[in-house]
Amino acid sequence: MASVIVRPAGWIPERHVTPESVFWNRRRVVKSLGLAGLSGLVAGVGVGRVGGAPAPSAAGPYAKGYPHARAAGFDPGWSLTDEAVASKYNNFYEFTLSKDVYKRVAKFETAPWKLEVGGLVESPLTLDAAELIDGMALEERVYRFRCVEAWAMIVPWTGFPLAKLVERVKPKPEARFVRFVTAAKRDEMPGIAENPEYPWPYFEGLRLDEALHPLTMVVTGVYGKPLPRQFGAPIRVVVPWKYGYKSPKSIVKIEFVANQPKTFWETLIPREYPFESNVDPGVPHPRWSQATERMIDTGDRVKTKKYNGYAEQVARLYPSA
Ligand SMILES: Nc1nc2c(c(=O)[nH]1)N[C@H]1C(S)=C(S)[C@@H](COP(=O)(O)O)O[C@H]1N2
Ligand SMILES: [Mo]
Repeated sequence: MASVIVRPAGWIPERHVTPESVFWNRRRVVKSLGLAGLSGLVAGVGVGRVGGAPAPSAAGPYAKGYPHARAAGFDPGWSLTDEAVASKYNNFYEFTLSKDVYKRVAKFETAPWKLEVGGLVESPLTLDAAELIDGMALEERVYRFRCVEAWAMIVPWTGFPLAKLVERVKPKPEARFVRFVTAAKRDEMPGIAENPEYPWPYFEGLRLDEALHPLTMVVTGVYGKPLPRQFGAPIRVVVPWKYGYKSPKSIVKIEFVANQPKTFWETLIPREYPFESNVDPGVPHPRWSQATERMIDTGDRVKTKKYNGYAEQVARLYPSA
């Protein structure tokens, strides 16, 4: 923490400053050259796909029942982001500040996985992630996902509404916020030791009404399989109308609290990453525009929508916005 405080105001990790389009185009060229070479050996396999085959899933105890049926109302007919690209373009700073998280996750053990749900609740829970997941009805939902760095993807997540878990633990009336704490397994996550100035573990938070909103999802799978490690196995949260950093990965603790909790990014740079952080094309990041976003597979530039396109469902939560 001390080293964070002495950084000049506005300090930011290098990757958040790198113009993503430049970074991506360089990767794409390298990858397609690699694929061209490979296709000469393995006749035709993967030709024309950017990024090659998707990384294998962390299956094990989480593999039951896949693929789960897509939920009615969550199949909007958008074309999905290419799985191979999305699996190799992740933010997960516990492993690396660059996007090739998938190369560094081999040692990450995601089973068994102890999860605690507690704080201001009537019925706290401590259980294994597999036990929780087995007890829930899973469904697939296609969501847009928008990172604050102005890239975006369209992903079929598998999971269940966070509200279902909240019901189980019964928050007390004083509980007004939910705090998420994620894993900090130093021996398995090389980015933690490499970046000691960050306030590990990664932590996030939501208002209770945001946590209870039917779009807020506990995610346990993606692309019809249990979550690969780089996506935040075995259990994460996805809040589709907020910037991506509000969707914590590899969660170990969910805590109900009375006061607005601090978050990882807010602790680092409060002016740039405030608690609410709803997607809004009209509010530029202090150092770049949020008016458009780049689809990570096609490179297409599309206009960013308020609440990431979910205004109809969520605007009621923010009457003064
Ligand atoms: N534990 C943890 N969760 C995290 C992050 C992280 O670094 N650590 N990065 C966040 C950010 S900035 C984004 S954009 C999304 C990326 O999710 P994805 O890699 O599944 O696309 O995860 C979020 N959740
Ligand atoms: Mo992000």
